[in-house]
Amino acid sequence: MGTEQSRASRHDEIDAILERKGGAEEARDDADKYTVVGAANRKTYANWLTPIEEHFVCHRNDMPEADGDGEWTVSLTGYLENTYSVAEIREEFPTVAVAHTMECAGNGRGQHRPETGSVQWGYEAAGTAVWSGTPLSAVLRGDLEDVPDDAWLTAVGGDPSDGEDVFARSIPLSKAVDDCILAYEMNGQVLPREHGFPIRLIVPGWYGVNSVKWLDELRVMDEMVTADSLDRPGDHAYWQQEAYRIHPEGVEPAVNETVETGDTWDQLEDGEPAHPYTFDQTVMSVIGEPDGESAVTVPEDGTVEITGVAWAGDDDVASVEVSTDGGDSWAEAELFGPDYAGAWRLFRYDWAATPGEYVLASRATDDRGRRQPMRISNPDAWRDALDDDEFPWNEGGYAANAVLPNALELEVRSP
Ligand SMILES: Nc1nc2c(c(=O)[nH]1)N[C@H]1C(S)=C(S)[C@@H](COP(=O)(O)O)O[C@H]1N2
Ligand SMILES: [Mo]
Repeated sequence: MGTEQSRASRHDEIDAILERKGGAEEARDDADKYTVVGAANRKTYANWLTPIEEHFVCHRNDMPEADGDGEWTVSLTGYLENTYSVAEIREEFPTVAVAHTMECAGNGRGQHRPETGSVQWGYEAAGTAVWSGTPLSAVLRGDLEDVPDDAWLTAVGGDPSDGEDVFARSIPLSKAVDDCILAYEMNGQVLPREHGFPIRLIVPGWYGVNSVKWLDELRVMDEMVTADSLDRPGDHAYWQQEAYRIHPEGVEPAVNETVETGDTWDQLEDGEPAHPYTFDQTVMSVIGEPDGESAVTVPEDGTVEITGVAWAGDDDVASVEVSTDGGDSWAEAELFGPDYAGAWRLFRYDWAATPGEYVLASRATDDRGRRQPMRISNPDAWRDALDDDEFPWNEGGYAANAVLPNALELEVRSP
C-alpha cells in the first residue's frame, strides 16, 4: 500500500514551502513519507495568532493542482446529492471566521521512548489561525430532513495517493453542523496551497487530521467510513480506521461503524472503543517565553514573565500552572487575551527570579478537571498509565500531551 512507501517528491515540496515560510523548519520523518514543516521555535507559543509563515504543515500525498477556484468543485453524496463550485460556496452563503487551534495528532510523537517512527514532532505541530469560509450548516441546510441525528459526515481529499488509500475522514454530523466551516482563507489571505487551496474543511478544536485539505467530497452516511463506503476505487478506511488510532504495540484496531463520543480522552479513559480515534484535542500547553535559547538576566524589578499557550480541544481551559523546578512545585498562572471556543488561551506568570539554573514547565487543566499527565509511559502500561499520571505510550505516537517532555532549561543571571 502507498502508505508504506517513501515519497521522494516530498523533499521538493518541503523546500518550496520553507522558502516561502520564513519562520518554519523541516521536521524529521523517519518514514520519508510526509510533507512536514513545523513552527520554528518556542516563540510561536508566546503569541495568540500564528502567522502563516510559522504555522506547521502536514500531509501525506502530493498536493493536487488547482489553478483557480472556478473549476474546483465539492460534491455532496450519500444522503445528499449536490455539487458546488468553490465560487458558489463563497458567494451563495454567509461568510464567517473561526479561530481554531490546530494540532497534529502526532504532536509529541518524538517524545515517545522507545521511538515510534514516522514524523518526530516535539511540540511544534500546533498553531492558531483565523480561518474564513462558509458554515457547513448553511451549505447542508434543507438537505438533512431525512438524515438521522447520529449520522456521520465523511470528508474526502482531492490529493492523489501513490497507493490504494483515499484520504477520507469521518466526523459526527452533529459536530459538522455545529461549528465546522469550509474555509477558503487563512489569516485573511487566500488559502495557501499547502494548507488546502482552494478549499478545506476546518473542524474547530479537533486534531488536524480531521480538517481535510483540498476538499473533494462530503458524504453523509449512517456510519463512519469503512472499506467500501465511497463510490470510487481504492481503500477508503485506512485514514479513519487504521492510522490515527491510539493503541499499544502490535495491535490492529477493530473497525467500528460508530462510536458514542468524539471526545478522545473519554474514549481513552472509558476503554470504549478499545482503541480511540483521534477526534477532539486533549488538554495541552506550551511555554513560549522565555525560550531557553539564551540566558535571562534578572530585570530591575526582579520579575521574569513566563508566557505560553494552553488549549483543550472542544473543552475550555480552566487553569494553567507553571513550575520553575521541573514539576516539583506549581504556581497558578493567569489566563489572558482572546477566549474563543476551539482556540488556545494565552497564559502568563510573574516569576520572582533569582540567578540559577531552572527547568520551566507548564500544566493545563480543562473545564472537566482533566489535567495534562506528567510523562509518557513505558510501552507496556497502556491504559493503566493514566492512573500513574502518565500518558499511554502508543504505537502511532498519537495525542501525547505530557508535561515534562515540553519543559525547558533556563539559566538566570544576575544583572
Ligand atoms: N487531503 C488531506 N488533508 C489533510 C491531510 C492530508 O494528508 N490530506 N493531512 C491532515 C493532517 S494529518 C493534518 S495535521 C492537517 C495539517 O494541516 P496544515 O498543513 O494546514 O497545518 O491537515 C490534515 N488534512
Ligand atoms: Mo497530522
